[in-house]
Amino acid sequence: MSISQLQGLLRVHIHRGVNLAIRDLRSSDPYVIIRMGKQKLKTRVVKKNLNPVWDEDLTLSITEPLPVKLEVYDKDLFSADDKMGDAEFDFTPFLEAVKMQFEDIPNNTIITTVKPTRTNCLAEESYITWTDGRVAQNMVLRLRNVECGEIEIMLRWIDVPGCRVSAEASMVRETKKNEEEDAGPFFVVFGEMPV
Ligand SMILES: [Ca+2]
Repeated sequence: MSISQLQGLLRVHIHRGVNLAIRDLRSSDPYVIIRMGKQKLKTRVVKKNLNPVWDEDLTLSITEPLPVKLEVYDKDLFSADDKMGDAEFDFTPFLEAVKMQFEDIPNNTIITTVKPTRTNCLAEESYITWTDGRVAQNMVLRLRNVECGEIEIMLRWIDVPGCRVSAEASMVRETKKNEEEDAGPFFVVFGEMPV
């Protein structure tokens, strides 16, 4: 991968699983794998827990916004790990928000709302917010191909200096500055947009 193709890093915080499927006698030993293109990352195993808290950051290098696939497995010592469902998510709306390069907007402003549909894996509405000086997106993913289970994650973006999103963003910032002079503070204009 050349540096010119790299747009930045997507930090996927794997928060926790809720009501995951039983794959051992009474419980499971779950861990999460995420894949995008050729990249594959995984969390540690939480033993005997159907509501595991991982709180782990998995970081993907982003060259293009491909869908991210997420799989949950039950760790087994003497046989192949059992599947506990899968999901996928699209971070295009998140990346669009990152490219807007907000500044000086109130903490926890909602930038975009992504609704659950028949084709995405969202269990509830997902909010792209400006939180603690950065764009963040919380998602509750309903696992497919399994009887039950949800995974809660949060997306954050990490700029890599000189990479494409940074370059585009600085152009957006210049445009925004010009608009601000004409149209008042940007966040006021934005805050009145329907979500
Ligand atoms: Ca097991």
